[in-house]
Amino acid sequence: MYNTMDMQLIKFQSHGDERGSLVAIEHGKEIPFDVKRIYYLYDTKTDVARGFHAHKKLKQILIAVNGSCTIILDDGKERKSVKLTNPDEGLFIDSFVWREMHDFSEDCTLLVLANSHYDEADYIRSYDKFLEMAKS
Ligand code: T46
Repeated sequence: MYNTMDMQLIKFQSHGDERGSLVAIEHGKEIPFDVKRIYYLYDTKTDVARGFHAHKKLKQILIAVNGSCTIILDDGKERKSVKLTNPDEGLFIDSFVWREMHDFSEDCTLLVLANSHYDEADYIRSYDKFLEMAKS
């Protein structure tokens, strides 16, 4: 059976030379969905956590393009923690996974690629409701 907590970290090819590094993400190649929305979190606070919700349908890739942060993933059965520190790796988060973002470094910029437009109705913001829905 497909496990939503599988296949989490995607390694992107980094093209580096004496000038620095470059990562390219192309439609239909590195990402397991069509990207419909891009957003980024910046100016985050080291002692302020974010997220605390799941999505009914949305799939996303999170990339710490600068700095680092820790992502907690929870599918209602299992809880995992992943520290994002490399701009050449992306964390895939499937639908129906509770996520929390903690321990942002002062310089963190978290880039997110999403497979659909913003829709508040897609959010499950109550953990109890999430657990209830995850059971069924
Ligand atoms: C997620 C994590 C990783 C918009 O207007 N459009 C958007 O596309 C997004 C993502 C947010 N917003 C508004 C809604 C709120 O008024 O921006 C405000 C902050 O959003 P939120 O409190 O949901 O931010 P986070 O950091 O808790 O969660 C975000 C995403 O919302 C969420 O989908 O998975 O980043």
